[in-house]
Amino acid sequence: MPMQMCFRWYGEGNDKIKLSDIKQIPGVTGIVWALHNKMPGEVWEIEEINEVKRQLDEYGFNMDVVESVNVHDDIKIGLPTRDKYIENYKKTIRNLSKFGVKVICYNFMPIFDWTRSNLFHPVGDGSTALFYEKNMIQDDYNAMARYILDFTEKYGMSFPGWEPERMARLDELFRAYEGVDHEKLWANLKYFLEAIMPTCRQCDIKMAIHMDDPPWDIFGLPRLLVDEKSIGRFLEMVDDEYNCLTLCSGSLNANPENNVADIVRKYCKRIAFAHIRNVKHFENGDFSEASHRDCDGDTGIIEILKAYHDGGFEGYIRPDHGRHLWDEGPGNVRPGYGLYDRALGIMYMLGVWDTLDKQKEKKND
Ligand code: CS2
Ligand code: MN
Repeated sequence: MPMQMCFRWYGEGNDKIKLSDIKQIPGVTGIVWALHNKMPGEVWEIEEINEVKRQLDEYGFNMDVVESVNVHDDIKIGLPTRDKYIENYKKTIRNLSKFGVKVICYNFMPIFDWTRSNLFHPVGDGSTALFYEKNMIQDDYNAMARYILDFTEKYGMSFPGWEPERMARLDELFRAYEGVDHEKLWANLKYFLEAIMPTCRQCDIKMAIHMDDPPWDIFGLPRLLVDEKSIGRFLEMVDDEYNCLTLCSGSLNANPENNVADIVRKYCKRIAFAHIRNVKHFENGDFSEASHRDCDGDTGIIEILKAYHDGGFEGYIRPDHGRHLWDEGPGNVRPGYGLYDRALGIMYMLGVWDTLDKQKEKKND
């Protein structure tokens, strides 16, 4: 079985991109989906999942990968109430298994998901991309959150992990995380995973943790999945074939010290889901996201794909953030999740992959 190409879609009425458009991108077999109206901790009900299945079936897409079932803050903080939310999580896993879901992508970042200072930064060719200005993300978490929320309010969209209900209680959340240092957070992650692993095994669903984005502490909040060493620690901590990775090339390579291809070679067997994103670094520590073409960024896309190919990768893969092209701009596109650049990214990835396949065939002749 070869690797399986997917495309992330935010759902009917929540994404301007149509499934019929995605259908025209070569090679895409699955939709990476979620119930984006669910708060962390809520159970995903059968009827709700079934509705998405119905939509995807119409186009022959599978629903094998969910991104994300978000983890409730009480689990990350380690409050006594976590057990209730873990039970809900297990229930969701069981419900998802009835639809053949194989992989759940999630993250264990305190409070914020991916963080950027500019959602539409000019790339220089007329397109725009997500941008991280180091100086802007220092102490004032309220200002950063305001920037993101002003955007989502203005354009009537919400981002996963940036639920307005949670963001409205930001100071309270920061207080709740006081005392949750790296070691405490590791312990809480272990507790969570050990509690759900038996359910994952029964249901044949892999948990695939997403790398922290960016891969360093922000606003004094600890982040765990940041480099090769921490990934090793994570996999050993719960050494179970259902405890896997969503290896996000762009998240890791936001730190230029991280050689993503090496990390793929080392942990390929435990990567259930690959995110391919290219990042361009600036000397002052800022970075911009870039097209998937190898030479447009510094992440080493070709070497990474080669590492997956050499490792016999048969998991799920998708283009991660792309630029916003042509008529895409604020108001008509989800930042990072336009149609065109991700479609171009897929063709690039498949071009590299098919070439590697052909080379291998020749060698085996
Ligand atoms: C995604 C992440 O858009 C992105 O950067 O790769 O937001 C990812 O969906 C979550 O961290 C997974 O929980
Ligand atoms: Mn990613």
